[in-house]
Amino acid sequence: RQEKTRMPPNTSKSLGPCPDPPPGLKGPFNVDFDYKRTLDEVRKNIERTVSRHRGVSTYCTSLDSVAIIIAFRNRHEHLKHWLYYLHPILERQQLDYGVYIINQDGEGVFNRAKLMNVGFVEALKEYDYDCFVFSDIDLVPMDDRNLYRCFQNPRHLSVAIDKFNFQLPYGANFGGVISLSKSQFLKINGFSNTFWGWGGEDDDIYQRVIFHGMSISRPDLVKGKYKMIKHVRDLHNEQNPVNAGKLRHTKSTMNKDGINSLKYTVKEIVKDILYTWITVDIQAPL
Ligand code: UD2
Ligand code: MN
Repeated sequence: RQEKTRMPPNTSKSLGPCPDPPPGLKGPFNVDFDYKRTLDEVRKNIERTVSRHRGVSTYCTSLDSVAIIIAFRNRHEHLKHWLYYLHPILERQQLDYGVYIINQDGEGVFNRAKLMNVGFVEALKEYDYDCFVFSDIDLVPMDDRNLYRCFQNPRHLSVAIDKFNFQLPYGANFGGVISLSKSQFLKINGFSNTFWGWGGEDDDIYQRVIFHGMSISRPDLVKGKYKMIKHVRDLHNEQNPVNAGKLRHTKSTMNKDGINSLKYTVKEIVKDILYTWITVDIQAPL
């Protein structure tokens, strides 16, 4: 287990807790995806205070240790934008955080939810996180008061996306960016592993939360603004017509399909200052 806080220069005294809310937040800001970035530019731009992938505030003990998990395959342009915008935001939020890119190996059918489960398990092998943010790679918040933290209930963070005219598309919407504490996530047995292809897995985890007696917490539509990078549906992630029907069975399958039934093989782990990159074989059908 690694140390959780870092001492400021020339001090050995233990640090006080970070103030709540974080004092250095900016509120709303502009987000623009037109500029083409390289990973090296992003690395240089982000003057990390620590020489490892995890951001730890130098002057106080973070209130939360947060793993940010992203299901990924072949979205390198999006990744650069996400890293460019999110690192400074997460630093301003004074989080003790790590970013995990869970890269699906091979050309099989994509499975966002199963990759998220892998991220949860692998992040916990690396550090004692107590909070997990599960995010799409193409969603960047437009206001840093939208805290990448955990709350009394599972939280839906991406409530006001430009693509949906900054409105919640439907009341039970739980896609995009969500946060759950370790215990909230374990209580619902994580995501389902069985949603192959596009759609449904977000509604399934919504139902898991509700069926376990919890509710959804959300920021307001001002702080919860997001910009989504425009894209077409990826290859090997077609909408799966089977998925919608599966939602009728969430209640009877959720306690045996999830973290407790997860099987995968890690192919490669690469640690970068910007993220931990984990390539994984999830036994995807072709
Ligand atoms: C919606 C949801 C998303 C998820 C998805 C259905 C919102 C805002 N987002 O997004 O959370 O529920 O529908 O599965 O409601 N990805 C890759 N490579 C691929 C395919 C997907 O990296 O080849 C990842 C990437 O992080 C992406 C995410 O999976 O952001 C969701 O896929 P999408 O962006 O194609 O789906 P979208 O925008 O309809
Ligand atoms: Mn998307």
